[in-house]
Amino acid sequence: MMRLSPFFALLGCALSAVAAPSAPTAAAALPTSTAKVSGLHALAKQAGKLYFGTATDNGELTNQPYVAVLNNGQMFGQITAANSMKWDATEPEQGVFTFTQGDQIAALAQPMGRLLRGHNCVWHSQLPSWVTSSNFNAAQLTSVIQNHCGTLVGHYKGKTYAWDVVNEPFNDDGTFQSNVFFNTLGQNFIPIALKAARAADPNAKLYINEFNIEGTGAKATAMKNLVKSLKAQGVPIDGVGLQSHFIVGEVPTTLVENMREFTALGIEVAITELDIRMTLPETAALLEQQQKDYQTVVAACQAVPGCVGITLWDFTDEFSWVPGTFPNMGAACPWDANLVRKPGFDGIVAGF
Ligand code: 9MR
Repeated sequence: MMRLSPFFALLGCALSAVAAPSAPTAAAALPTSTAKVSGLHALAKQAGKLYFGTATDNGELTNQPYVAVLNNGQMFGQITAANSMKWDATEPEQGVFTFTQGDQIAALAQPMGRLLRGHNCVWHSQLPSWVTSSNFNAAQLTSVIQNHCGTLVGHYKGKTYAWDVVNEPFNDDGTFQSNVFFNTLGQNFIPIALKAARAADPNAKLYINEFNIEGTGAKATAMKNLVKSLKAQGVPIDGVGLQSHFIVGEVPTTLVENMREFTALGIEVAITELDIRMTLPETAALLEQQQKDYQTVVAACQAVPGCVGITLWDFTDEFSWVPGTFPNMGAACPWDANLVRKPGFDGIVAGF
């Protein structure tokens, strides 16, 4: 092959440098955020809330541009571990506790004085098989729950603002989920876990966290009845987490009414896992609706004094759980996969 003289080689580079990136991608044509603010947590604090935060995961922490946004304390004043404090991560074998990954997430909160939400003690998912397949009787499973919640919450004693002690106990119709905990102990697994958590860290707020209870309906009613019954029995319960995994254009219309009904029971609420997914591909119209939807959710929390804060279930489409679970859906976060702020970011700003 003929060698180009240095001049032609340089010219070739220059031409390809001009030609290649100038081909517009679909994403580049979509609208982005125009808001100029120091950060969402700063705005939340000004608005009287405790925090604006995000979930994050260990595997993401090697991505430097991502970490630069994550570590902006004006942007995120609260952190949740998306996976590394769950049962399979913390007690993979009975009595063998591993906190290395969870500690890495907790360490993101500590030096900056950011709040940590613990997620979670008791959930039927991401549960190691020794819990489900040992045929524990009621007394044995009680002690398994007490040991798990007590050790986990105790390990982070003094470091967590709140714990999702019980995660997703209900079916959408308001009946209890059939799982090893309910099937062995009935509803009692909930007070068992809450009491163990309270004993392990008396200052952590104890939450039950659930999805599809953000608007009024059978599942939200079941949760309200559970809170009433726990309070009547003197079981510690401080809050209900409204996960808030929404779909663009389908945010419930009863967010405020529902949150008021929860807080009237003498507990706080928090939006614990916010994202708003759409059917792909992203379009300008969908992003505009998503902006409105983010604004609606934040404004609803803003309208209810007992809604203490808002957590995104990660902030960038790069690390969203949505595409892995819902085929053809995604683009749920306020930052796109290149860490460019979307109109949804402006919606959050407007909501405060
Ligand atoms: O974000 C989490 C994802 O990485 C895991 O694969 C998934 C497994 O169930 O759990 C995701 O987080 C869930 C959270 O713990 C509870 N509410 C629903 C969240 C999204 O599935």
